[in-house]
Amino acid sequence: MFDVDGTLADSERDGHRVAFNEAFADAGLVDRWGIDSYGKLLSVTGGKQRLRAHLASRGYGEAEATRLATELHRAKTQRFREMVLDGRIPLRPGVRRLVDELRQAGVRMFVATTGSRSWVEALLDHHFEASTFELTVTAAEVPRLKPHPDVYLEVLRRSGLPGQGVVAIEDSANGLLAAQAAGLRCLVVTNDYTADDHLPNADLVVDGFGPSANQISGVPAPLPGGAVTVATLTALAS
Ligand code: XBP
Ligand code: MG
Repeated sequence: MFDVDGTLADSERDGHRVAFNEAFADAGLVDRWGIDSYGKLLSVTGGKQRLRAHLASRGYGEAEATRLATELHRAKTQRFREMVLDGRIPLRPGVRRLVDELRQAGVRMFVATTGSRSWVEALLDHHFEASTFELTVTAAEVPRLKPHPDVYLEVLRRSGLPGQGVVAIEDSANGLLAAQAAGLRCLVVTNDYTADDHLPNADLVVDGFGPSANQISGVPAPLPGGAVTVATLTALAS
């Protein structure tokens, strides 16, 4: 099962962050999220929740922060969807190869994300053939976002899969916690924003999908040519 933001797609720094800033500007607000400060804000999952936390820290009352966050998030989602449709949100290096290998090997693939369906579907449609992922669960379909396990549990429920033998592929501490709480094995592929995340007991942590990825921690697992492959995931699943 794949996470999307920071895992399948390199979407945060030059994608979501930019769209949030455009939404601030469109609303006539002076707020802007810089590259470093956005990294800290990522500890709050969910764009609307991130906006609400930011507005609360700026002194907005609860009701006003919620109202404004909802309005800004609607505008941000529209902006980000346009970026996706324009092809401005790339996959992470090595993702295309890995997904193609998994398809050829007949491995079932799913998506579990706290992102919003309107852009998630557009992004998957833009980069992958229609039947690549059997089903996609997004923020709208569950009561709680990561680090709660709800999106993962919902994929298990709808697919009928037992958790055993399923590997979650994540990029962050919040994603790892969600996968572990759902009882899944978890491969964490870190990126610039998550390289310093605390990742306790992850089954395997690597710094990229390859080639020339390095193992950071976890169980001994094959990384042929420094790449995450079907063999890597098979070893984690068993
Ligand atoms: C991703 C998120 C999302 C995105 C923004 O977390 O938390 O909020 O940052 O997307 P994960 P939305 O990778 O753990 O799923 O604005 O659509 O929420
Ligand atoms: Mg992620």
